[in-house]
Amino acid sequence: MKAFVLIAALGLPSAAFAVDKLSGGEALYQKHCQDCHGVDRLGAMGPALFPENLSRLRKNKAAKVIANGRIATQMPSFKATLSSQQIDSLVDYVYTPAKTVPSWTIEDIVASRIEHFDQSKLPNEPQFDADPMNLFIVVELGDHSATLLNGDTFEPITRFKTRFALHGGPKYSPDGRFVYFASRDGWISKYDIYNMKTVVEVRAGINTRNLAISSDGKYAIVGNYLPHSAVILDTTDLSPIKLIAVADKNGKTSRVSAVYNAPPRTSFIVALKDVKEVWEIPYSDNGGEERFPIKRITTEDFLDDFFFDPQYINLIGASRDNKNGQVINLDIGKKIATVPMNGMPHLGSGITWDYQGKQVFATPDIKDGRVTIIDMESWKVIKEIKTDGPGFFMRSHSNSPYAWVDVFFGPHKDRVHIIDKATLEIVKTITPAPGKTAAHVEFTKDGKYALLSIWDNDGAVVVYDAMTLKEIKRIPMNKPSGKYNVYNKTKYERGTSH
Ligand code: DHE
Repeated sequence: MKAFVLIAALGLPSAAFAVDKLSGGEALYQKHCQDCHGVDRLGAMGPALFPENLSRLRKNKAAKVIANGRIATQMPSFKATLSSQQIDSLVDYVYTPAKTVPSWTIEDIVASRIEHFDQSKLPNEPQFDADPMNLFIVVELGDHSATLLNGDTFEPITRFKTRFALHGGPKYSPDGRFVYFASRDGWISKYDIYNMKTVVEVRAGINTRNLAISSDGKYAIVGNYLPHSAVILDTTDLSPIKLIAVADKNGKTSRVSAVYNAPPRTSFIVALKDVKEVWEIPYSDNGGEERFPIKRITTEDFLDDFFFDPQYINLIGASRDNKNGQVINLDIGKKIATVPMNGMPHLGSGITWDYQGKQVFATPDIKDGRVTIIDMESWKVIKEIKTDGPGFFMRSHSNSPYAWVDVFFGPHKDRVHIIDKATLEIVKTITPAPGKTAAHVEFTKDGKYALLSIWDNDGAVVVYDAMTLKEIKRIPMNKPSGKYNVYNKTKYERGTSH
């Protein structure tokens, strides 16, 4: 750093400056970025800047963001202040791993808490006229907002700002009054739907995967990549109850891939990325000494993407680089079957339905154009349906004869296939907005309408009659990603993700 200051003071050309590029980046960071992105890159008003947080942004794009700013955020343009070498040097610095894994202690979590409203003073009834169980939250990634949508009239009720870069499905309280969001930067926000207000927020990690809510609505669990931790929060005020440093039985630490609620088991399930274990954490107050004890299940492989059967007895897990799925029986804590799967199934988006008297499970594939259908008794693949490209999300509803799957990647990203659940054939392929990604479907409470995102800044949510497959309405939105129906989510409807 000293070398840089000296070189800058002497006004030496940039080649000389390059000799200490990294420390130059650090100095530039402290001067221009630290106020918003935090001391030691931990994040503040702006997101944390570590390679883990930036893994979805290419270096050349990061340089463009620094030069031009980022629309719909407070990130300004630095092209008038910094030379392109200085921008490159900053990019190098933020893509350099921290010297030690950054810590985020329970004290940090407590200190981060922001109470926006005193919940006890807010009315207990919806302050709008709509069926509270047939509402949708639509996440709009384009300008980091969300829309509360009436699921009967398809009219937006309100639109509000969210934290930067939400990921994973927001989760509802069991009565549907509150919705909890997780951002990739670790912020957990509790939004009171009835009063249309964000009531409290807390930062539970530096780089977070997702959150899950217990069936009694009392607890939230948050899974983090950075630090290697899982955090249990009291949902009343988002105060932390327990911080679990994640490590296997030999002490090897691990990132958390994702956390899930398993309603019939009254427990959380924790998927671990770097160690061969899956955890079950019971949350019911059973009078035992330890609250939230960890039950470890040893696995044969690293498993980071899961699907659960509707009874939550078995989970199907796959690692991102292995072709086979493993079926693990949670009651006995052992693998009971291997499912031969090609490509890269996106198990988290899997859904189930009944087919010829059997329960089947269907998953899209994020590498190849196929949907795999698996018999959940024999764990055999009964069909692979060829699609127009790799897909990300799949959806249906118990009242609908169809399952919808997008073609998220490749030249046909603007297409969505509709599969007949009785014949396992594609019966229709739609292109709602040629050239623009069409993805993620969610049904209304009664399954009569399907809502689809045009995943673009100049995008929309398109409403279809789920029987005739005809378009009913187009609601303009800014890069809508997922949409979540209160009833389907809180009742764990089979056709939706959990
Ligand atoms: Fe997701 C859910 C993992 C990239 C949008 N994603 C999930 C879940 C997991 C997961 C484990 C289920 C958690 C939940 O809902 O609580 N996602 C991953 C990845 O590992 C991956 C491939 C790489 C990564 O960087 O995380 C990944 N996901 C993406 C995207 O690029 C998407 C398309 C855009 C974005 O927002 O980042 C994306 N993921 C989503 C959405 C859900 C989701 C919209 C919720 C789906 C639902 O319907 O419930």
